[in-house]
Amino acid sequence: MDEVQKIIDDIRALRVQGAKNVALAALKAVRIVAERSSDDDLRENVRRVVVALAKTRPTEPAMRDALTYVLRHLSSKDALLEAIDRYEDEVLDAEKKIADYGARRVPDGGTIITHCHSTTVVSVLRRAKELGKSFRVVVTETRPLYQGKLTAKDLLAAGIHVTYVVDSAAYIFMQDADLYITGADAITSDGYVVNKIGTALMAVAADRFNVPYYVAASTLKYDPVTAAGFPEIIEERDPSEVVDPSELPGADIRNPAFDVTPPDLVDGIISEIGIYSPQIFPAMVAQQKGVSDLEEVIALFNLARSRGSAGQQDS
Ligand code: RUB
Repeated sequence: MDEVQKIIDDIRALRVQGAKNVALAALKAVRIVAERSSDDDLRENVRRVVVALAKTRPTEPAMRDALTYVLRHLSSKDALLEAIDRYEDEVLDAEKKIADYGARRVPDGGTIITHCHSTTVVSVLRRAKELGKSFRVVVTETRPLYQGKLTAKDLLAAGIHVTYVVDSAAYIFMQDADLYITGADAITSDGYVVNKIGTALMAVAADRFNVPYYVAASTLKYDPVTAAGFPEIIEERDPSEVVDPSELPGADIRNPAFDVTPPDLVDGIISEIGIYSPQIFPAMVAQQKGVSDLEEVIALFNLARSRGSAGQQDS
């Protein structure tokens, strides 16, 4: 199979997962297309792959940010390839800063609870361990696709103590936790946090037991289209990921991939520009990174939502 179509399929099937990895994989696909193109057919080829990528996963502003950035750097093949290098460096640099800031919030000797697989959260916890902190992490398995296993493996490889539990044990384990931390797929203009299904339920439990809830997320997760009135789209995935539908004939099987945690349940967003409450985070992003050209982002957002086979590249 063509390498570019494989990346598109891998993102859609969650063989690549986590918002940052998805954005970087999308850039890799664009890079391959750019390398295969001449200055003459660059625009057309890149636009085609950008649309196919944008359709793969609707709740991914970080990928959308990367793709709008790509569309802004199409003056020549060399300019685009250099721009992609710069963008990748910025993403990695942001992750290092978040790890440094977040590690300071990890309680030495404490218990941390997390959900799903966030590369950003793993970086924070790894950094805290490097700084000599000792702590244990409770990891929920994250049905239906068990991303918690990825988190557990990453943490174990870093020498961090892991307790692995089913999602519905979160209430029990939250009671003894000192910190609840997750990543984010999207943060809206009014401070709502979109992350893996189950995140909000655990935030309610954290609130019940006065456990601080922090979200480790780069500013790329801020979704500018929400400022223009578009609600965040919650991806609904194939019901067969949950159960074989033939086992429950007649049942309405639902598989929303994300849920939305209200800002009053979030103590802070740990980003590369600092740690801020979700209510002021969007303003801080605008102040420090400038206001994005909304029309441009809306155009890509609408393309991603438009009809047509999801994530198929027309040849
Ligand atoms: C992954 C998920 C992660 C965020 C942040 O969902 O919800 O918490 O994407 O990840 P999925 P990161 O498995 O459906 O992609 O911090 O790596 O960007």
